[in-house]
Amino acid sequence: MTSANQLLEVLYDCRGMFLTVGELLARSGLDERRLARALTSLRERGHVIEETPLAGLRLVCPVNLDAHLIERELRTLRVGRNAICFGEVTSTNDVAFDSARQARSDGLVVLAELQTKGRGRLGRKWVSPRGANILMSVLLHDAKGQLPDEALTIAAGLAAAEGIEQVCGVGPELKWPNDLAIDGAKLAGILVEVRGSLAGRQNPRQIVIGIGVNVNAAPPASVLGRAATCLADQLGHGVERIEVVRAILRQLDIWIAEIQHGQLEDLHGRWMARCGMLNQRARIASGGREYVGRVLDVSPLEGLILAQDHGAAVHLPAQTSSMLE
Ligand code: BT5
Repeated sequence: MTSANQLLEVLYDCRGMFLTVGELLARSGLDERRLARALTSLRERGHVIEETPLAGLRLVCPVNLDAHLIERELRTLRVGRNAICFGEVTSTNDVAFDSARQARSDGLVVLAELQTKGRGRLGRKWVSPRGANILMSVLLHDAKGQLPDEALTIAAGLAAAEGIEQVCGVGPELKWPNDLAIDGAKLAGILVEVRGSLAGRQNPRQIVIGIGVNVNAAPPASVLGRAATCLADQLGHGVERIEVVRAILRQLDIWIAEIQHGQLEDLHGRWMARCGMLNQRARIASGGREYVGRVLDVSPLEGLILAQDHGAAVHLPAQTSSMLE
């Protein structure tokens, strides 16, 4: 491990608290010269380290996104063994797809402090101020077609809700197909995109799961045209993004392994337990048509099953469907 990462771990584990130079030397195992270099390197990486002559040094919270802090001891099978953090990108989904030809890119996580062209589904925008929230994408190679995108959309929403609950104690509601909400206000959104094909040797199937979570700031309703919320508003204090990212990645890793092994019952049950839509009336736009009826179920492979007011039950796929408010 580099000296900078050794020091970062010590500072992060005591974040918010001051440590004297003596304590830092003892805890990090560095000598004074390496400590000074490590401090410079961390500051160049964007970390804000406050220093006072009497109290010593401390890492200022919330902490800048940092690949080492995300990867360390994550202990996942597939997701997040490698992470990259950017200051600014167009969309983390684009960067994830662009990284697909790199070695060991399966499970790669791309994060950014700001997206200049963050996107939602069906041509919509994802808006998020710099440095406040989670904007991340997970790249998966799926040459054998073991990961249906319908199931991944459900799994990503569930993983985000579970990760948020583990860290913050707040349990968001899941709204099909891809929203997390608290008291009707949107907290997070999921965008699963697929490129390549199963038949294409030149261009094998790759999937990117994009996850946007409002952690410390929610865009105002005047910008979005609908209510949004963030975790900090729910809790009344700022939230450390890195902890939420790690918890979401761990849960996502579990659900992806289940999907890969064709085990969808647990995913289905856990998702439905967080969704208040069962037996509710819904109006849904899907593939250029509008459907009205009662929600019978959400299938991880076939989408939402709606008992129409007029006509037979229909299966509506997540990729092309939207709830009409
Ligand atoms: C989504 O689309 O909810 C998927 C959002 C995925 C965003 C992530 S961020 C990382 C990755 N990189 C990307 O470029 N995207 C992914 P949809 O269901 O279409 O919802 C979009 C709608 O949500 C917009 O039309 C707005 O009304 C609203 N919206 C936009 N930004 C929001 C925010 N920060 N919080 C709440 N609502 C928002």
